[in-house]
Amino acid sequence: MDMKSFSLEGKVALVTGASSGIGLSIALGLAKAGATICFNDLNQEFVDRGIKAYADNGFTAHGYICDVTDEEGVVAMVKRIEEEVGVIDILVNNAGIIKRVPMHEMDAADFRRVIDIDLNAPFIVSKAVLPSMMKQNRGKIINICSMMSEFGRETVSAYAAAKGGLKMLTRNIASEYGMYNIQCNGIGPGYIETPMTAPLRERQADGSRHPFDAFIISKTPAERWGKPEDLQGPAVFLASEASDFINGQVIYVDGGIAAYFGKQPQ
Ligand code: NAP
Ligand code: GCO
Repeated sequence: MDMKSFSLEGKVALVTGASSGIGLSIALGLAKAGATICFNDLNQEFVDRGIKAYADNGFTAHGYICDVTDEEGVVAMVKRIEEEVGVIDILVNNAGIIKRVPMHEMDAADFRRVIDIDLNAPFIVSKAVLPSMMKQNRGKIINICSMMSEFGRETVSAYAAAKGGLKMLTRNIASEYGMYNIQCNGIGPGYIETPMTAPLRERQADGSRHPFDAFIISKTPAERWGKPEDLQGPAVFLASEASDFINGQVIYVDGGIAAYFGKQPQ
């Protein structure tokens, strides 16, 4: 094996929702491996925030205003990227939201919104990039799944339904497009320190850990929350030729949560 197979030199990557959090970190990892980064966010303020974050790390990224649930807008963004930067070799479907509400209290509109962003949008964006990947007979699609692709928990019914569906969409894209040398895999982050999980880590009035924070520590063999940087290596691997014979898999970057029954009583 030639270690150059891990290089992303000459590749164009689109990472959705990558002006902050996990998307920004994954995109920085892809950039360090040589990829040219394109990303989108919902408005100019967030796109500018992202452009600055990449520049602060020494990279020039291409930012676009696009709501990933808007198919016309996504198609127009992909067309612009292909004209301005080049054909998209690597797609990371990262954009996502969560709403933590007991299911019997959840508005149907909120349930649908989570499904729209976390599941329908990866379909829309993948559909937009597939034709060019098929023409060049190669491509990488990486879907950001979740522990909730495997497990349920209270208050996250919409999110778990979306992320469970995203795992199966990953397997189906792998099945349908493997013949074009297109690999579609998932990354399932464990509990990662980002704005999405900030409410679960807030210190209590007495300075103690949030109960959920302590719970996650007890469910994680690594006894820590993940950092966005923990996801960079797996993302570079799945975006590179080194993983060309891996298809339809979800790699859990979770510090061991999925393997662990939980800390036994001391
Ligand atoms: P985050 O910091 O909230 O990032 C989510 C990003 O998606 C934000 O930049 C957000 O933009 C963008 N976004 C939301 N809706 C969008 C839309 N309709 N169109 C375009 N962009 C949109 O959260 P994160 O923790 O980095 O999560 C990133 C991904 O990882 C999500 O898919 C999440 O489900 C997944 N994940 C997170 C964890 C974790 O523990 N943090 C674990 C497993 C999986 P705005 O900031 O403008 O809203
Ligand atoms: C939650 C958390 C999780 C993480 C992640 C775990 O409320 O349980 O937000 O869903 O974000 O998806 O993999």
